[in-house]
Amino acid sequence: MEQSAAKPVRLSDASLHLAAAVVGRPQYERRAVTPGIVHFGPGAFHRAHQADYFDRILVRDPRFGICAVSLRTASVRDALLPQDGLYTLLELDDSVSVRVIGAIREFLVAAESPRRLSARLAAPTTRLVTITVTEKGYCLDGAGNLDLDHPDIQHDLATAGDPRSVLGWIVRGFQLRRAMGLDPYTVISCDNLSDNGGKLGRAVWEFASRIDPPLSGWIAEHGRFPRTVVDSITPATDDALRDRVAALTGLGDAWPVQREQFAQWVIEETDDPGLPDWQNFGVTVSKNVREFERAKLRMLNGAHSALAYMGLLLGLETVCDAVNHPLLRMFVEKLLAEEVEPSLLGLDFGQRTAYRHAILRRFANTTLRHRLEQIAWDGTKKLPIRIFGSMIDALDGGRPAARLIAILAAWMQFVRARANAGVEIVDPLGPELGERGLRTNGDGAHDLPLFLSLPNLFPKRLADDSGFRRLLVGAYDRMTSRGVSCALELTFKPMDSK
Ligand code: CS2
Repeated sequence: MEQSAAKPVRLSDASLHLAAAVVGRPQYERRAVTPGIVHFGPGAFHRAHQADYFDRILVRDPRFGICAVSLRTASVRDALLPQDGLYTLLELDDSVSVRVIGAIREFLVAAESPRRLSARLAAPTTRLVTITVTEKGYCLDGAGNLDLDHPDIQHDLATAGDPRSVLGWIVRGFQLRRAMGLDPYTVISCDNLSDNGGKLGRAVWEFASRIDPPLSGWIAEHGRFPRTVVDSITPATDDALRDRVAALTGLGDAWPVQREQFAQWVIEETDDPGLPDWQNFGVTVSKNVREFERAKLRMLNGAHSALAYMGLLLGLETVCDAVNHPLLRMFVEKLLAEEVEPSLLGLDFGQRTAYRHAILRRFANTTLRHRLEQIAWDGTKKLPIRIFGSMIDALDGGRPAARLIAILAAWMQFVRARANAGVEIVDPLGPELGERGLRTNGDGAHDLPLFLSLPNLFPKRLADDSGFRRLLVGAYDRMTSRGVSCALELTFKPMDSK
């Protein structure tokens, strides 16, 4: 009988010494670390990006360990608690680096342990609350304000019970700290939103003002919500990665993470004296985060969404496949150079060109299987952040926007195709998209109103613009009648862009 391959020893504090010599290890005494950070949303991106920075900061300052909080699901806790919070980070690029990260020292599931979470938020040792809950986790409406119709917000405002939203927990922690005479923690958004810190701060203040007006005044005076930019391409974990990590390290890891070698974290300068000296560990502290943010969200993330919807419609699977597709490659290069970069007034021509080339080089990373499917999720939250701003700037400036509009048409075709195939559309408006997708018939004049009437999606500036609607109907109809490839070819020809 064939011997099944012996399962490797599971990664833990006790087994870490068994890891292969090539494996990097925490260079600090883990038992001396205090969880000075409460982080909401310990998904792959947090563990590959922020936790990696803090794993290096802990060598100098043991106050910045992480208490990782999931609002409802216990999967990360259940996977990593048996590993003493340890997990493997694989950096895949021209070279491969493998390190075990030890920065997470505690796991909580808010719905299971509200008291422990309240105590952690109120602890004098807690200095930071950081969040990676993706665009939909902020409970904001289409204008970026607190969505008072969101079921979690309605619950949290209506009951004195335990919050369901991350905003509710941030305010709960502020309430406890103010009552105890403690300073507030600084709250850091680590998600791809424009003005992420500003939107988060305004939503927290609005939430607090509805349940405890004096608290909202205290937050306005003492709260800090720095704006940030986070960047590192981090494909979701799969069994192939687990197998690769086991082969590289000799240890079993239930939930390793992978990312490209490139990582960037820009954090707005604040007057909080209690922050780590993270600028000595690769973090850029800046008074002007806005230009970093616009470039990243509009260029990198805008190009990602273009490749995702068009690549999937062409039957491609990964970002690397898509950026190596000749038509898509040319489309993205012209999209960025002619329709996105002109709106980045804070960067000169050389900087924009260099950034574009760097992005395309990163996308072509053959060692990362970054699935287009993952990027296609949550389009109703991502597209407004990634392409609407560029589109409105182009239309207001009388500049071409045909390629930007083609991305939107491709997303509509993606929704239509998924609905007709009976495949779930992963999106906060998934059910609505599925239902409307089934009512489409491929004719833009008929189908566009189905999308324009989606809640919290199209701003009036676009929805009321007959020129925009005409261009979008035209791009959509060309995709219906001639497929994505033909539509892509057309965006290279001079065309009516008014
Ligand atoms: C991607 C981002 O999944 C997506 O929507 O566009 O996660 C992207 O990989 C990161 O923003 C890169 O920093």
